[in-house]
Parts: sequence; C-alpha cells; structure tokens
Amino acid sequence: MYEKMDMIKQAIIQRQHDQIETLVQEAIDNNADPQELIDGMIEAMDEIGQMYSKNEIYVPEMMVGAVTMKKGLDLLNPLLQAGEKKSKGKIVMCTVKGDIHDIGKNLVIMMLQGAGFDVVDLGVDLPADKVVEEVKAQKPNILGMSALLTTTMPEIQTVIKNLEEQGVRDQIKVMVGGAPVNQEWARKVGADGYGEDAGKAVNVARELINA
Ligand code: B12
Repeated sequence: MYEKMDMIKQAIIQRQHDQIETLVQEAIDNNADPQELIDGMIEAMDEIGQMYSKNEIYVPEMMVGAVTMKKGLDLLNPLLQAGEKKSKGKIVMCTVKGDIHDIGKNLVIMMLQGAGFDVVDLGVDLPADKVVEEVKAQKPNILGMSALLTTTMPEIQTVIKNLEEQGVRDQIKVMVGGAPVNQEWARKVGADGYGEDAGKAVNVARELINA
C-alpha cells in the first residue's frame, strides 16, 4: 500500500482542495498504483457521505469534498488512458434528470476509456427525451445511466420506457449504476446490466457486447 494513502484520504475528508494535487502528484511520482489511489479516494468520499448523514457537515462542505476528489481524479485520469487504443465499442453515459452527481459516472467513464471503449459523456441532469435523442443520433452499443438519489432512480425506468416507445430499445444494451441502484432493481426496470463500481462496469460492458 502507498505509505501516504492516509494523507490523501484525509485531504479529501478534510476537504483540503488546495493540497490534494500536490499529494496525488507525489504519489504518482512515487509510482503508486492509480487504482489503489482511486479506491482510497472513494473510501474518503464514503466517509464524507456518512458525515453528511450524521449532520456533521452540510451540502457546501460535501461540495468542496467533491471538488477535492475531482482534482485528484483529474491527475490520475491520463494514467488510466494509457492502455488499449482500438475501440471495443461505443458507450453513451449520463446522469439522469434531477441528479447532478457525476463523480461516480466520471470514474466509470475513465475506466471504460482505459479498457478501450469509446465513450461519449452526455453530462448530468439529462432529461429522458434528450437521452433517447442522443441514442438515436450517436448509435452507441451501450447506454450507461447513473442515479445517486432514490428520487432520481425512476428516471432510469422512464428512459428505458421511452427507448421502447421510440422503437430503439432493441438496438442497444442498457447498463445502470449508482449507490442506490442494485442488481434486482436493475433487472426489474428492464436494464441489461448493472455495475456496482467502475471496475465492474467494465466487466459488464464487455459481457453485454462480447467485447
Ligand atoms: C459528493 C456528493 C454530493 C455532491 C455531488 C458533486 C458531484 N459533482 O458529483 C453535491 C454536494 C453536489 C451533492 C448534492 C446533493 N446530494 Co449528494 N452526495 C455526495 C456523496 C457524499 C458522494 C457521492 C460520490 O461521489 N461517491 C463516490 C463515487 C465514486 O461513488 P458512486 O457515485 O456511488 O459511483 C460508483 C458506483 O455507484 C458505480 N456507478 C455510478 N454510476 C454508474 C453508472 C453505471 C452505468 C455503472 C455501471 C456504475 C455506476 O461506479 C462508481 C465508481 O465506482 C454521497 C454519499 C455517498 N456515499 O454516496 C451523497 C448523497 C448521494 N447525496 C445525497 C443528497 C441527499 C444530496 C442532495 C439532495 C443534498 C441537498 N439537500 O441538496 C443534493 C442533490 C443534488 C442533485 N440534484 O443531484 C444523499 C442521497 C440520499 C438518497 N438516498 O437519495 C447521499 C447518499 C448522502 C447521504 N448519506 O444522505 N452531493
């Protein structure tokens, strides 16, 4: 394990956005494993979520925590892209309407790109009709949707219904994820695949299109 991992985690938990880049760059310079750094940073974000649940911090602090995490991830992103070059398939990704959480989605995108998929990021808060429009225009092999709020999970189902109504559901595979989503729910709403984390997302994508 990278010896200063705990300092990186603490920088996120304490929301030291002006220190994180120095710490992560130092880790990179010391050949720390990017995946291990990311795993530690996710643990730190979980800790932030727990602090928020316990009212120890509020939305503005949670936001600075997210900014801190993003600064660190941005430095690691190029290291994950160094891998395969020939496209394994095209994936369109978004966070659904009403939901602006994008750290998890962005991490999934980084891992998919690193594994050789061509990924189009539609961003956050995407209305269902816009998602369907993009699927028709981009013709991806897979549509990936993220929802982090229990209140926005139903939007995933709305998109799947719209894809059916517009006659394009059978032209793509749908994979879903996000903290409140699970395998059983994913199956119930008609998704083809569910990924618990960014690593699993890559496996699911590969399985869905035999890549
Ligand atoms: C950071 C954060 C924020 C930031 C988001 C910044 C950003 N740019 O993303 C800010 C401050 C903006 C925010 C706002 C809010 N948040 Co918030 N937030 C979080 C927090 C702390 C971390 C989320 C995160 O980034 N996790 C780290 C990433 C790496 O994990 P992940 O997102 O789960 O993604 C992984 C997997 O789920 C999976 N995955 C994700 N997407 C996909 C997609 C596919 C296709 C696949 C296969 C896999 C996959 O792979 C990812 C990587 O491994 C969580 C707590 C938590 N532990 O989840 C609360 C949390 C999600 N937020 C919560 C709430 C309530 C809110 C607000 C409503 C607060 C408010 N009162 O305003 C708002 C809502 C804003 C909105 N409309 O979206 C609640 C949700 C409760 C619920 N059950 O619905 C949580 C759980 C906090 C809590 N404990 O109560 N939040």
